[in-house]
Amino acid sequence: MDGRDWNLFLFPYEQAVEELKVKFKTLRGELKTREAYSPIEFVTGRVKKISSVFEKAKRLNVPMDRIETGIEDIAGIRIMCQFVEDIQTVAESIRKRKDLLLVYEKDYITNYKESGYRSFHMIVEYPVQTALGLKRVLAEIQLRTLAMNFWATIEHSLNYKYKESLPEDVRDRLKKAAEAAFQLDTEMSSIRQEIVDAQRGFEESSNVVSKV
Ligand code: 0O2
Repeated sequence: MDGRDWNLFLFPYEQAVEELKVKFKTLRGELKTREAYSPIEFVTGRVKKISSVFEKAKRLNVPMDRIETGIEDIAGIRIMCQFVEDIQTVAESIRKRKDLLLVYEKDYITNYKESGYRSFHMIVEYPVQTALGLKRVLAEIQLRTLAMNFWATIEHSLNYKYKESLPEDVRDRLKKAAEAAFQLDTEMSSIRQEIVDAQRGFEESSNVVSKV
């Protein structure tokens, strides 16, 4: 321990997560109203628990005084999309934003992980206004489809249950399930236009009803 007040340390990360959640949720609402379709289905966010930050710092050999730059996902935002194609649409809009700076990207969709994990990660620098002035914090934005999120949520809880040492057969079945989830995404993509048109029709008719 280096004498830091770790609760105070997490404050700007909490603020970054709250602000980014509001911004992406608002964007979703605005797109639904303007274009009757949003590539963002829903948004979640969390700040890593300080015990998990320490565990990760230990695992990655990051010294305590380098945590702010060495651990990139203390602030985490997750954006769920309906279709794989929507992920690049959202990623492109994030690249163009003026309120954050893209640091780098990790494409775990093309280069999926050994576990079967798929998602598109963007590490960004986000400025927050604190009582002591402007502070730039790193945040990780994970973009995934609903199917990828379904798989990752189940796999995460199984890993938690088995404390990171999943039995071989469970691991294999999870890999197969990841493939099946991706097949589902591919299948959904092939009928995307029909689904999008149907949703537009539904949104437009409910907009008309709500204006009456
Ligand atoms: P939590 O509870 O989600 O916050 P690392 O992969 O951790 O050694 P790196 O480079 O920081 O190192 O991480 P990476 O690969 O960019 O991704 C870290 C986060 O991605 C994880 O956060 C998960 O949210 C997600 N992730 C990465 N790989 C997997 C996986 O195989 N399964 C699942 N379910 N999620 C994964 P944390 O810190 O694990 O936890």
